[in-house]
Amino acid sequence: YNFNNIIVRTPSTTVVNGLRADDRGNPTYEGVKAEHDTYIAAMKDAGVKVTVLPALEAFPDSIFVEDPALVFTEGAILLRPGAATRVKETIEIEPTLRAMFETVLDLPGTGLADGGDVLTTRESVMIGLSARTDKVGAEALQACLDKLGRKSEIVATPEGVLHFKTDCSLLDEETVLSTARLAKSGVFDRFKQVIIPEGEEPAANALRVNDVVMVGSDFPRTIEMLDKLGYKVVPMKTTEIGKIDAGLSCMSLRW
Ligand code: CIR
Repeated sequence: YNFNNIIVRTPSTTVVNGLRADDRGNPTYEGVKAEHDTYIAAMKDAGVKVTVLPALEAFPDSIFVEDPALVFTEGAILLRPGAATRVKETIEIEPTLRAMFETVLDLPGTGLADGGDVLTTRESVMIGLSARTDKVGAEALQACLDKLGRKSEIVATPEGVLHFKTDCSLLDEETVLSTARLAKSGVFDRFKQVIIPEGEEPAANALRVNDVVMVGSDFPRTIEMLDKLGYKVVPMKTTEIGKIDAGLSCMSLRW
């Protein structure tokens, strides 16, 4: 969770048509843009250098740069997103990654993998199977991670949950913030676990960056809980991006 750099992408006006499982109405472009601007400012406050890529009108979900690639200080991996409308986002981000990283690997084969399904911890990179990441894609990703010298493991995502990281985030090297439904599967048994209060499940996609934990401001019980545990919490508005199933990790690639 110590990062020096992030990449973000400006939302396109088409972001209002972003993919979602349940329709609770479109987000507004202005609302998404404001949340994105706040995110960039909070990242700078947290001490990271922010590279801002231009909006892509042809790709409504392209603001969520976490999904088409995976980055580490050792190198980057170009993924193959599991949603048909998002596959070509990889081509769009490739030149930037080639310019910034010496090593850029392509996911071999035809399997699918979204960055939202990947939780990087100190000991291993956890890859969650989901409707977006299949077994072939997860295994291909393991081969790439091997090349970068990273241990990895394939785990399950609860039924009906978009991404593995929709339901969890890293609070520090030993501690995971998780929904009860994901923790129940036992994937985090080797970690200390902080469980999201019932009814605030989308708060699980929090983001630890250097000294702070960014948490959606719509989740007061989670904020209070983390605050009491001693974390330096930065509440951030995620109401509009929440309407298209996104949270805080989705909006950046971090290393
Ligand atoms: C999608 O369904 O692909 C977008 N509307 C939301 C992506 C969220 N990304 C993430 O959790 N990493």
